Amino acid sequence: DTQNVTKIKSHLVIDMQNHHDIIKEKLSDQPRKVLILNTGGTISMFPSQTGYVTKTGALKNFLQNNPFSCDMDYTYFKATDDFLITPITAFNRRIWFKVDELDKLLDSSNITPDDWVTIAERIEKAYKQYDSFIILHGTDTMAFTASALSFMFQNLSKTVILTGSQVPLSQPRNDGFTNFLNALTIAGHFTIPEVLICFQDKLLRGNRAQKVNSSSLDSFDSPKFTPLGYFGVNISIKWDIILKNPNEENLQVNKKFCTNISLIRLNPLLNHVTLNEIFKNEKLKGVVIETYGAGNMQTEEKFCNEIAQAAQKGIVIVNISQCHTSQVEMIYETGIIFENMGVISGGDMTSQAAFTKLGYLLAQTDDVDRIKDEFQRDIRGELTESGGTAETEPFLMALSSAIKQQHSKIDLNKDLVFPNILCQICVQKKKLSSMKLSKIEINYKAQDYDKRSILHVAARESSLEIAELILRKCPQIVNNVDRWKHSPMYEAVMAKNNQMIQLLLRFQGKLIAPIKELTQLLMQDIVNGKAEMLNLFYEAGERDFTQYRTEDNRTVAHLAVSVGNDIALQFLSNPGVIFDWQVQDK
Ligand code: ASN
Repeated sequence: DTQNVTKIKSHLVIDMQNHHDIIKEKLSDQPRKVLILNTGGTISMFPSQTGYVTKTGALKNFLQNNPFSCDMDYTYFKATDDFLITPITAFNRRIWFKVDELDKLLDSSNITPDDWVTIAERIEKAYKQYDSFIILHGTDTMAFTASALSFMFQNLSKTVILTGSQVPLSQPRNDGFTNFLNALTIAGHFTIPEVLICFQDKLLRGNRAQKVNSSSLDSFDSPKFTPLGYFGVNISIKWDIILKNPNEENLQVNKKFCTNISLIRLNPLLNHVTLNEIFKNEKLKGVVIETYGAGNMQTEEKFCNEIAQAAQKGIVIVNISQCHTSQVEMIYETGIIFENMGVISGGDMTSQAAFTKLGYLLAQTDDVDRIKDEFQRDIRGELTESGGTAETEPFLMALSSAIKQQHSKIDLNKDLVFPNILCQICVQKKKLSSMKLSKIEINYKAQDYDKRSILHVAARESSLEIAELILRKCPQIVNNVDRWKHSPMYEAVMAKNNQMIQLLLRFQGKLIAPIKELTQLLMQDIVNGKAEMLNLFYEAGERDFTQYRTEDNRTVAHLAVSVGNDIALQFLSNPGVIFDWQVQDK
């Protein structure tokens, strides 16, 4: 019944768009075709007197003669054009696959960008005839190749999977065959428009993966991003995080890489002299710095100068964390200083992704600002963009240019819209690239009807990024007070945020509020047995604690003694604190 079939088909196609499912293939009787490209690696190696070596032609032989990968009879009668055909799979299908090989099989330690181009070209050439692609690859540099290919393939709409093994297929006990069959099962049934790594029981996004173990069979992981799927008794795929390829544009293959990139891994022995040697290289265009923890570097002056000068020269310097599972976040002074010098954040990118992305972007253009901008954007699922950046920025840019068309006396953009939007961003704890914002003209002095500035809000909401942007653009507002005579520093103290206090202090921020209120704050804390407020006031630059007295002329020490608050008394005895112990109460 043709009408019914059409109905079912359209229903299934909708389902398929949601889940990239196998239904389309079942309906069309076309077999699904997979190209296997063998590049070498342990999976296709054989023992020799000089250790494991690759052997051309052996892979096809192996797969052809293994009943689990190739149904010989069926292949003999049905296959055309050198295809091999699998037995019927658990999904009730047969997969057609063809084995292709690089002219020279490689131990992947020898891989170069030229090989990436060769691999990409083979796939590009076969792109229309095949549904999916499997690249057999050595494990040592598999994560690099997967990342590189992910950037090379623009508008990818087919599945590309890299796999390999720790023990060669030529050995009776090996992990290669399971890895191969897992990859073939994905490639033969599902459309996942990404470059993937399939290893042991995990399906990983290629540009998030890393080799984490050289002796275990479970040697790949994506420590900063959840696996896209698992191979257990069943195969489970997290469809909701698979990249979508909404635009039906044709595949575009970018084949150029800049190789003038260097890696600097921070360590306490690295000093400005060595840095200078590295940056002397005239050809250097990009540097990946593997920093400490959340993106921190040593702040010694000469060390900083070397980096600042290199960034000024136009070398793109990228900050990624040495930590396995952390990401670069500009929260410490030791990180923020470098951001101000023009060092850009690699967020939670792996170093493999950072290197290949930088190499790819540097080869596209000489426009350093564009490279920096693109680098900090998620272009192939390699980076988790910090909250809101992706949606908010284009909106702000569009709004800005729309309002610019209106000619009114007050500049709506500058005076009303953007100050308010910045406050909202602080409240919602979103992050924006300060580079983008600094291009918009904003009246940072703007105040609301309570005379509160954006800096008051940023300080109260602990929005370090925005507070820093405002302070850099308009340092003179640092001690402006609102309707209640509160300075931004007062807000930072109330938010109990030490980093904000330090930031304001760097810009000469002062703790300003009616003395009665400040006294009340301190006294309340002391009654509660704490000295937190005393400490915060001290951090905020306050030294003289004699001035805080009740109407009965009782000092903080009077109160501390009467409630038995020893830590407050200890604080007041601190040599850095100014306190007159002779004051008498009423
Ligand atoms: N050295 C090998 C390679 O990367 C390691 C492996 O594949 N397990 O080619």
